[in-house]
Amino acid sequence: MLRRTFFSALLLLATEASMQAATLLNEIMLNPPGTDNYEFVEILTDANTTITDLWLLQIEGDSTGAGTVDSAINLSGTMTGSNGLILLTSAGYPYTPASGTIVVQDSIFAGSTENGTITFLLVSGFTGTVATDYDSDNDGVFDSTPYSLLLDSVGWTDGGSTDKNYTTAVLSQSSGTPDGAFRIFGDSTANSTSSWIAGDLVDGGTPSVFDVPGDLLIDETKASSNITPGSGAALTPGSENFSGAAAPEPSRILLTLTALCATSFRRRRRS
Ligand SMILES: [Ca+2]
Ligand SMILES: [Ca+2]
Ligand SMILES: [Ca+2]
Ligand SMILES: [Ca+2]
Repeated sequence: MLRRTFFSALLLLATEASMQAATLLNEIMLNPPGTDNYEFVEILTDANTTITDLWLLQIEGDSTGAGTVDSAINLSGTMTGSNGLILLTSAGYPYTPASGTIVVQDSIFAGSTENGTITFLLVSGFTGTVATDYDSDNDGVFDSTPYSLLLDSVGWTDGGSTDKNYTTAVLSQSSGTPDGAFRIFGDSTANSTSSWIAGDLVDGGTPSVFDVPGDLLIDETKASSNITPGSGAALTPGSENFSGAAAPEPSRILLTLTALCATSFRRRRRS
């Protein structure tokens, strides 16, 4: 009986794992080589579903402007495809998304995502307004929080001494400010620095021109310390993230399995 319950739980976990349980920021590119025409943010959520109450916020981090909502994109009503990926970028994008990816075009990604200190928030219940500063005393904490639920967040700083981030997931790299960053494949931890790899992009092909896909390669000499040297890590707009760049954190399913095994063991010892 115990064994049957245990394996039923395993089956349930496997079923749940095959579905995306969370809605997460998955990949970001703000500062490509050349003109910033086709910046992008990738979101990973449930496959084949209609999004309800989901907002992507870009929060200013520079100096006294820190805490200002630079942009707010309402994704409610978006229908996802078979892979649960949403690629937000600008019209005329040079990427080739996977067939299961939904592309949302917004002119914000034609050069308006900032290359300095920035935080991205994925939230529900957004009640704020764009261009409003929610951190008037610039202490890195919102005076009033313009949303009801934080689903995920990530950000970085360009080193300004009074700059602020509004996330626990602040990324850094060996030199410079990230051009882009991606969530480690299979890691579904929200608001977590170690779930991301950040870096500058290699300006291959024509210098100072954004060549796709060549310029999507991460420059390992200007990257976060968790990158695996020689891995060939690259951004993958509209497709599953690069795998093999770093060992994923212990996933939620492994932790749950460990807990279940421990519970099963304890019950068996008692009976
Ligand atoms: Ca930019
Ligand atoms: Ca402020
Ligand atoms: Ca180039
Ligand atoms: Ca990707």
